[in-house]
Amino acid sequence: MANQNKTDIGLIGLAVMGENLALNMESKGWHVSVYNRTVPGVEEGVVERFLNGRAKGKNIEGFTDIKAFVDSIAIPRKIMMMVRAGSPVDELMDQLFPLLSPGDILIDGGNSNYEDTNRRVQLAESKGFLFVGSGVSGGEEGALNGASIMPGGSEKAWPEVKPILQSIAAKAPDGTPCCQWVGPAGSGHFVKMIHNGIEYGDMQLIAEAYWVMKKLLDLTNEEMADVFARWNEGKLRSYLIEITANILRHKDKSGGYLIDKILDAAGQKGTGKWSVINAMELGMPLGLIATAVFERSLSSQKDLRHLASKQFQCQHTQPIYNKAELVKNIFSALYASKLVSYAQGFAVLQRASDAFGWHLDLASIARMWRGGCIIRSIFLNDIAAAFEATDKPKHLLLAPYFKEEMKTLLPGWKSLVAESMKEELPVPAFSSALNYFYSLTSADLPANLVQAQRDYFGAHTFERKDELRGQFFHENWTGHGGDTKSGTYNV
Ligand code: NBP
Repeated sequence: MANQNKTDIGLIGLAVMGENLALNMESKGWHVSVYNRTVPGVEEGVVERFLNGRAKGKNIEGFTDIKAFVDSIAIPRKIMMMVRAGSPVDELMDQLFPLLSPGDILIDGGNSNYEDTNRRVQLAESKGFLFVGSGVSGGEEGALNGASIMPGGSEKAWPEVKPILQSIAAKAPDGTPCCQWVGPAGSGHFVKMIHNGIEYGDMQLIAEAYWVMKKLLDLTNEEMADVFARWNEGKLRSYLIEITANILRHKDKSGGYLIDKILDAAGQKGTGKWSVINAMELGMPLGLIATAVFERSLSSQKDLRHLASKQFQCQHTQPIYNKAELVKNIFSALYASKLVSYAQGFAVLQRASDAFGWHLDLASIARMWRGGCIIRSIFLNDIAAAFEATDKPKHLLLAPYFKEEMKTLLPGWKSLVAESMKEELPVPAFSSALNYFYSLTSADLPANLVQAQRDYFGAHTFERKDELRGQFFHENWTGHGGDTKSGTYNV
């Protein structure tokens, strides 16, 4: 047989993700080739270290020569790249193209920008190869024991890569693999990008819940951990709530709570920002994730905040709260704002699907996120069910189940936001979500005045309530302006 002794899949990039994915593949019975470039004097021995360490005695072949690596893999070759996103992927592709055979498949499992993936799919296909851009979520642990994997690109590659990718994916509680075909071009990476954006939002919301408990109720770390642990038994059950309880209880070597020693300056690697930029390009509101991204930026301006805090002393009235009631309201704010965030995120996915002709299956995406990934949570079942309903909701918050949830949560949510504002305690994501909800559920908004202003100074025109939609009018507001209209278009 031509493929005798050849390996089932090749993996490039032996940093934290690649190393663990290779071990995961091997543990599922796949014969794996691995390759890591060797930068003289910098990363010498990465492959050897892996082979002599965690891969010792396993069905893994290591290579430091890229041609020997490619030749070791059975045709059609499946080569997964787990390298830093950006130019490293293009550089690798340039090296690989001359070594591949027609029909070979490249899989980019890194956090690539979906527009790069659009381009790479076209480039690979123009050369007779197939290209899969796949989001992989779950970090180191997921890579080793089961990740959420979101593949898109050349659909012909799916039957070939499906057995391997589904075998290394996490399994949802009902046993389905958290890996399904997403759609064409860069759709897999787009979905992963929105996943990461939602992750930013979830983290900010949990941080605000923590902050209100700490600042308004004066709860200890252990008491707050108990609240999060209790929430993790109910509708908020999720990986991020679970680890928050663990983080709050964690003590460092000195015996003190580590959380109290960590500087309040959050970093970011870009996928939250990309989500917001792309939502703006698509003309879709993604305010909660934008707030989360901007709050990380503001948090990192620690010196400025310190200076400003000296000049504007916050006015706390230090009221006495009913603890049980306030904790219930924090729960309402957290759960309702989370629903808003997911509704916004899925609406962006739907708009991208329509704009790019991707035919995304939102229920399938929700199901894929139920295991392995950072935002895995129990309520993704309810989201999948809402999108699967025969009477598809126009917006997630209008699905019958979520509509009832929002009605129940609203009193506690608005009371919590109002109380926090009165106490000058920032809850930007809770309040952004609440404002979105109020705007969404307002048949009338003051945008009539915005249109009037645009027409007054720039002849940008407006539609009238007393005329059919789609007709645009211009008013000579001052009597000395002309009748010439500006072009009517939206960006
Ligand atoms: P890094 O993102 O730190 O990338 C390091 C790897 O890229 C090393 O193997 C490095 O090789 C290789 N590499 C670079 Br840098 N430039 C290269 C080039 N020009 N040619 C070939 N290889 C090159 O590793 P990671 O954290 O394992 O992440 C891998 C991908 O997965 C990234 O896109 C990341 O965004 C994504 N991701 C990461 C996580 C996570 O939790 N870390 C989660 C989900 C997705 P070298 O050893 O020779 O320098």
